[in-house]
Amino acid sequence: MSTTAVPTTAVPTAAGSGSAATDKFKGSRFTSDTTTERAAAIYKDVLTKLSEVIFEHEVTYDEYRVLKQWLIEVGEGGEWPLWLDVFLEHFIEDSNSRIFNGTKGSIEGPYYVPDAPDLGAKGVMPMREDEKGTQFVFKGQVRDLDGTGIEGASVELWHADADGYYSQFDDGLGIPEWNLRGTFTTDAEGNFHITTVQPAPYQIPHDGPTGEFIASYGGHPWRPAHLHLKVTAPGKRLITTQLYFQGGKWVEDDVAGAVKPELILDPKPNADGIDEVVYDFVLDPV
Ligand code: MBD
Ligand code: FE
Repeated sequence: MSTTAVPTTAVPTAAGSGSAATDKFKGSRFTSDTTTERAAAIYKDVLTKLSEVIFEHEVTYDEYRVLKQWLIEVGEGGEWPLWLDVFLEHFIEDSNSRIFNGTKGSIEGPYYVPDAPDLGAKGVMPMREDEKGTQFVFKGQVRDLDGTGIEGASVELWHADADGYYSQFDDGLGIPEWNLRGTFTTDAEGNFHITTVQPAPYQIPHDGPTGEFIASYGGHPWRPAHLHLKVTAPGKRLITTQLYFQGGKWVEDDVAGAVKPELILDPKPNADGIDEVVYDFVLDPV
């Protein structure tokens, strides 16, 4: 008897890429200078608002026990970075960025790694010889609020491959360490020029408790195709942001709620027939 191979599309699993994000995060210790007064005010407000939801919906004991069980599983499965960055981070980002005038930010997500290879002002992202995806040129200028180009600004870019995997969070697939991660430095006029491949829409790992959560309310686990960026320069505010693609699937319905209209690219073929887009970054002072 013969068996027929069923073609599958590789998707990152929660058990693999979700918990890898926990391991990376645990490597750093974060602190905050929150006063006890502020901590007391936030804690009281959180519980008050939670109690309002409980009374309004008459949350049952069965629901309470399911919640408790689910919270334990999120922790044990290492999915807190995933769940928090998908469902909560966009509120934090929105609240913190309201007072600034430069380029809009968006969430960092769970898959950033500092110190990606230095590639100068113009370069090709680290990628495999047979990297899947359409080649794409992403270029622009980093400026201050007055419109002056900033020399030596840093533009860090990281994104998923065509199968939706991020290097270093690849569930043991053996993707090279810095694949599709690079640090660019603007030239004398503030310009950068990056060649990479266009990422595909991204399905967040959903075979664990985060996936159960999404299924419980009848949702979907998709994010639109996106580029992640951190842009900064001496004396300027660091922007963490993401860029999306005009007309792309899920741009209007991102599970992570992280799309803003100012962050949508519309690449067009250049003279060489390669998709290209210009996007300029404006940095607030610190
Ligand atoms: C991602 O790639 C991402 O950007 C976010 C916000 C959550 C999960 C995976
Ligand atoms: Fe992402």
